[in-house]
Amino acid sequence: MNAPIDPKHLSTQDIQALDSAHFIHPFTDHGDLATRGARVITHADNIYVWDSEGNKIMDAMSGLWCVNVGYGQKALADAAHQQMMTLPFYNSFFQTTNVPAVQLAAKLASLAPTIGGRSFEHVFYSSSGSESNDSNVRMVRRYWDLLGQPQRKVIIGRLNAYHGSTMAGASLGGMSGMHAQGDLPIPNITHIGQPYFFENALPGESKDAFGLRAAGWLEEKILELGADKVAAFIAEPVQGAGGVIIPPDTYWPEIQRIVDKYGILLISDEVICAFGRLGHWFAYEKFGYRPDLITFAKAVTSGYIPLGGVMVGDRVAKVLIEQGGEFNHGYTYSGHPVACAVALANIELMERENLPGRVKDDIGPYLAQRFAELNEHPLVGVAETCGFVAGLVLVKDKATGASFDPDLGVGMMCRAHCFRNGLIMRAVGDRMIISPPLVMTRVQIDEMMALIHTCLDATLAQLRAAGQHA
Ligand code: PXG
Repeated sequence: MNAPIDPKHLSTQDIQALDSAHFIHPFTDHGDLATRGARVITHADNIYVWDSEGNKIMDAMSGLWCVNVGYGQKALADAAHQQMMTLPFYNSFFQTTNVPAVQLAAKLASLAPTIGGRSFEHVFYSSSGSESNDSNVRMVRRYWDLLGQPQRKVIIGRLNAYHGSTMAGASLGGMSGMHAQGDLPIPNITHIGQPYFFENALPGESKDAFGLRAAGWLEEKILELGADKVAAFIAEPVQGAGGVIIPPDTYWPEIQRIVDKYGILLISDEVICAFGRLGHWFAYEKFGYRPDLITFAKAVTSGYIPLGGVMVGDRVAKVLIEQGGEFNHGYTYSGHPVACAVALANIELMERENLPGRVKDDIGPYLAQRFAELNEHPLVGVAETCGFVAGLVLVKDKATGASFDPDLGVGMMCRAHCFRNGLIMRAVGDRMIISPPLVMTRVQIDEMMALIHTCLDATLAQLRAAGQHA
């Protein structure tokens, strides 16, 4: 057996060499990675992470949209330790259950508000957002089969949406790069356009008018397919990985009208937007729509341990439970006791610190106010927030909104300046986005805004030196 690797005795170069030799990373060009070496993150506390070279970096992305309570929360570690010593695992397949899974299901049901008579009393567990969306496809198809409408198979998603990376997750999502690999999407999944005002509005079109028009693409698609063929519509409340695309106020009410009119199921993929991110436990509450299924993952445990699932609304649960018999679907780790115990500790902490309320009434509005100042910056086309996510678009010409040549990689250029200055900000094309931990203070927001200004200035200086900006 090999000796265990003690990171204290390995140099950054040693770790990078082992990394290159053995670790296939998600969404990574390994030829490119080998030339520069991966950044090695060694530890973290509160809203900061440290790399193996001793650099302290403010993590304005909460890991990957998930560490909502910040790093170093002992209550979550204690919950995991205690549960591991009590019952580290048992399955929930063969008419067995475990205490944390039951308690968490009841807790989640109590946190999901009833809107328009639709309530959420049931939870199906997985270990990730991708798996949860696969479960959604299985549940939606089973639902319509049980109702004697097996021809209702098509699920409509949106271009540039992200719903995960399994075959079904990547198919439901609308990322062209993912569809280009592996014969995706799988059959009976199709897409409509995204409600991205900055890019897709017509000249002179108001935000409200654009929101209605973008929602109307759903009705057009339903009519094109035939309403009796459509099973469900899936969407993120605010598109995350697509670049923090915040829909106009008119969008969601019109989507609700359309799904109601044609009787199709609505799946709210809240893998990013739930658990306080938009100032509510679940994001549908913010926008006032009524989903039938809600995908969750990430911040249910603040990313401390993998857990995902689906909140199953009564309309679907009733049919599956009362008419369905055995549902031939599930995962080894459905209802994992340790993951559920950590989720319970995480939710308790969020309740104690009132994190959703903080985002709604305190740090969310403060971030909105500070982030809006970026609209004055010569590189910024528009800067917007929603709860505790924010995005801005880098433009070549502020007056016309003209974009840069994509080959210039201006977003990546800006991201490099962020890392160099001790800030993690994500680039999606030329959109720069953040999703900071919900424990961030106003002072830390000020610190982050100062860093963002510095990085935008550095990017602008580099572009000007290259003759790419006036
Ligand atoms: N739905 C949504 C809305 C997501 O954001 C998933 C499903 C899939 O979850 P899992 O746990 O299977 O990864 C996600 C995940 C990015 C990025 O680059 C975003 C995600 C994952 C990886 C990268 O912003 N979101």
